[in-house]
Amino acid sequence: MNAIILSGFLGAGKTSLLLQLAAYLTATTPGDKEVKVAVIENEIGSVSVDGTTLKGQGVEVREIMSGCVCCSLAGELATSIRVMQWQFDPDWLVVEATGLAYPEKAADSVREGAVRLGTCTVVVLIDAERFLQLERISPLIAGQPKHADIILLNKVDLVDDEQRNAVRQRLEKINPTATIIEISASQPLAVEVFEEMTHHA
Ligand SMILES: Nc1nc2c(ncn2[C@@H]2O[C@H](COP(=O)(O)OP(=O)(O)O)[C@@H](O)[C@H]2O)c(=O)[nH]1
Ligand SMILES: [Mg+2]
Repeated sequence: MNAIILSGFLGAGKTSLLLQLAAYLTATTPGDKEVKVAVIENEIGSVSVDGTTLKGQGVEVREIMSGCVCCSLAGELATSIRVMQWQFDPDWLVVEATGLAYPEKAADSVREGAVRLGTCTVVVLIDAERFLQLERISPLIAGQPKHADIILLNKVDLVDDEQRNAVRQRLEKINPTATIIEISASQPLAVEVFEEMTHHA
């Protein structure tokens, strides 16, 4: 099983991205084998993963809503993953963390809970419109992109070139090694975005 952790502040676009990512993953069929995708949702947001969309695609969804999986519920996340692997045996696990999660801690819980874990990729979504303000009021928010393998600079449709470049430069400073991709998660994304997320070692 490979894992992808989606992190980033509330409203950054995690669920919007997750819905497209799950559709991409279930549609890929290496060989003739069906690809099984599981989602663990740790946040109630404006865009819901409930009902029709994911479950209709055969995606197994679990919700852990009574706290944050990176800290108070780290053990619950680990247990939930183990049970999911026992019952459903997914090829891919996608975890949407709360907006206040430390992505590196969520990744630790995934590594602790999963058996036979292949890649575990940390993807951090950044709201291009709000990040420069938000990071000033919260060291947690400023620190989220620091631990990303991939940074998705989202909502670029809402900012001008100057602001987009300013946020990008700031992110490059916070995390010089991450791959930074500019996106608008409310629109259909280019397949390369998903290839980057799934081929990241
Ligand atoms: N304009 C614009 N809105 C977006 C984009 N991505 C997400 N949104 C909107 O931002 C809000 C929060 O998105 P959501 O995916 O729920 O963020 P989450 O809280 O990180 O899961 C929703 O109303 C989305 O429709 C984007 O690229 N452009
Ligand atoms: Mg969400």
